[in-house]
Amino acid sequence: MEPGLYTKNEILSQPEAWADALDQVEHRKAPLRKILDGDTQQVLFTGCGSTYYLALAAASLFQEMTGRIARAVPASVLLLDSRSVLTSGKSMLVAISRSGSTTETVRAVEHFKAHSRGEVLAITNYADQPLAGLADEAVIIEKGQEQSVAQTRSFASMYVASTALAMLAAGREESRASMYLLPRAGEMLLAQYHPLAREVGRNRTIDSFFFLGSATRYGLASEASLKMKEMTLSNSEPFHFLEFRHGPMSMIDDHTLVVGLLSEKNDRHERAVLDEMREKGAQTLELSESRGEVSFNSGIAEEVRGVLYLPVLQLLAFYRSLEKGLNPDCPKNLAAVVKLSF
Ligand code: F1P
Repeated sequence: MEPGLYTKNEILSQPEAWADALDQVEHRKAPLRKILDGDTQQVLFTGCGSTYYLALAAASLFQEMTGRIARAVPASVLLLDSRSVLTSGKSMLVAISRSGSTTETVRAVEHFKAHSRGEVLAITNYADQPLAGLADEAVIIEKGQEQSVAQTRSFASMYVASTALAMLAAGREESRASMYLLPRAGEMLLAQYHPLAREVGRNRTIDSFFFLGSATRYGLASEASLKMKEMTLSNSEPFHFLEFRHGPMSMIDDHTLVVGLLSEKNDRHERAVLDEMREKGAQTLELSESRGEVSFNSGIAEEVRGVLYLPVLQLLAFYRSLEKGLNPDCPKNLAAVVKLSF
């Protein structure tokens, strides 16, 4: 079979999964609002690999929107070092997993519930796996299911769901309603920038990648970096935008691509970093609402359009994988789900 057939279809069809995510939150908004309104000291987000990076992105946005303490921890830390995470009071746990069967995530939820630490909300793509059954509430996005090992459509669908949940928790119903413009914006983005992603993906003068993003965009930058590792076996690292100057920039040369997930509110400060890196010889790629090589031109508010950073970066990794003669559908050394015998 043609290498990457599954991955390409999953990337290009993801706007449908975004719409499904929005519908699932809408359909269950009453019980979801109830669990989100719980009086807890903190809201914990957890997952593994891609879904830990999703937890980072989701926790940052949730706290920004609600003013409540929210943090992300890998499921293995919540399970094995829970005293470094839990407080004396109640927490709410948002457990994120494409498969719903990753051992660390399932065991961390079981441990959290066994010690009555609070309620659990699951975001997943499979209803018939352990996680959905363990949770007090679940957002299940079946259109996000995928054959490929590296998450693309699934990740984006669960990130859209987590964004909609943050808006629900913050009572920002207009913002949540505006998210229904995202699938169309995503279709246009994929059509307009598919050639650019292919061109950059095929550029063999690049041999290392840095993805820069701050706040919710740091989790997205981390996911984009993981895609580059999983699909293309390339050196790749994420950093908070201005952190890059504090040492890591020593690594750049003219074989480096620095990808900026630019925000609107801090565009000036972030763009200055990219300008400096270009002066030092790096190649750069700017993604932003209106002033980048990749411009969304979505007209959608910054706090609800984070998913728009993903499609072009997923395609970038996809085309680099093929250029290197790899098969993005089945990355080296990886399985779709990590099962452990604890
Ligand atoms: C978590 C995960 C993925 C990773 C790989 C192995 O899966 O670590 O993030 O990319 O596919 O599994 P899940 O808990 O989200 O199903």
